Amino acid sequence: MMKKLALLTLLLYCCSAKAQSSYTPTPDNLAAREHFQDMKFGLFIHWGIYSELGAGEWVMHDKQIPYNNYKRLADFFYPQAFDAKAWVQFAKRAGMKYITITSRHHDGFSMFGTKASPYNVVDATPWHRDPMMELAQECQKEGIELHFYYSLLDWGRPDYAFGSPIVNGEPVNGNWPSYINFMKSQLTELISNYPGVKGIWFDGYWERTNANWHLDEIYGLIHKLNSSVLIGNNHHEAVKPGEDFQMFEKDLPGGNTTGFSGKSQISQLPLETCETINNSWGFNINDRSYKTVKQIIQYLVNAAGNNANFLLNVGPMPNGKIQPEFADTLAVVGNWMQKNGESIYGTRGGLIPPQQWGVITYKPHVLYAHVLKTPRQPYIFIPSVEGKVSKAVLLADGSKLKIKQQPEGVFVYTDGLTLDPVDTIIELTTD
Ligand code: FHN
Repeated sequence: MMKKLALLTLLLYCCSAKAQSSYTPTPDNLAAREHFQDMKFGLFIHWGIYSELGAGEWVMHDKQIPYNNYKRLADFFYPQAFDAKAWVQFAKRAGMKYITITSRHHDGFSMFGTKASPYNVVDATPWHRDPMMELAQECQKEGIELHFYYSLLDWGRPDYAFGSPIVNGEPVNGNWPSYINFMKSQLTELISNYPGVKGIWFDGYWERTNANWHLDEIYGLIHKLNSSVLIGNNHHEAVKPGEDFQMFEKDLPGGNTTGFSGKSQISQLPLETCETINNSWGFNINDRSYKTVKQIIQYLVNAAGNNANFLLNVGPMPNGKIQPEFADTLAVVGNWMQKNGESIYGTRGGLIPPQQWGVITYKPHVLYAHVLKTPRQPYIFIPSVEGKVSKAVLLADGSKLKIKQQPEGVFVYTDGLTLDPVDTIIELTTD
């Protein structure tokens, strides 16, 4: 009997492993990955009924607000100043090419019109509008890509049973098949009903790593509905079969200041790193630790140099507006991108590890050295340059630079140069 059981378990394991590892991205998925990497800079938006309390998206959990009391926030949600056009223009002005927005966060409130639960922005608020639809339509009109953040974790649903022990991959106090089906219905809606959706950004897996999340079914469903939709999962672990990009939270790939990335080796998939513009994801009325223009640009440049996109988060206010402080900072970032975007968009990184002075981005036959800190020597040295360097100039004004090319790499002399405190970009063209 025991032997039979063991055999059955092994068989089941093999079948599920086979189902997962058999994922082969389609040509349109591979093209979508390339395009994703070309875009480089995106806007992350955390917005929900929690925004009303101005204390971040974890407020229900952190302040231990009982679910039934928290739910009342839906009754007061009336973002009279919400304007999808303004958000999309905000992103465009900053030089961003895509938006990733919370369609549902851990509080379980759906910020889209869903038939799978009445606890959603259209049915449960006096506003009765679907901001995800308005945003999707506006993004499509303006050529901005839209990705949906989707929380696997739910603090309120009885079938999820937050806090329940997990036995045999399921919460003993919940109804796991019901919860998995609920998510599948919602994801089907998000991908089928909202025009132009190009990515799903999962989060919350880390809350119960011993659960059977049925990722093979969930990922399979998404790719069946639209094979070019990119799947990423912020599980803080190594990438799993069926995923199309890998994200890092508040750390560049390889960094682990948050403690989230300890188990996530850098994969061969497209990479993305997300960071907050202050210290909060959702609107936090007390958080004034705004990042400077220089910090944001250097984060973006470092991400690109590490071959990753940069997804920068803002938490709009409950009235639907984005704080003016953020708009001011990002307008300056946008001006910088207009001047220097050719050294970021469409480039790849990771050619050489980050150096004391900065990082490299590149395209075929062009290499951009981003000097972010004064070099220790009166030159920078770039190893592994393929081909002969035919031109070495400052991107800012085209002025020629002195170089020496050796078989082991190129020396670019920086003595006598007035360095830009944000980023001095050196463009090397090769044959
Ligand atoms: O708990 C969430 C948090 O609220 C936020 O959404 C971030 C974004 O990366 N992710 C989670 C923590 O890993």
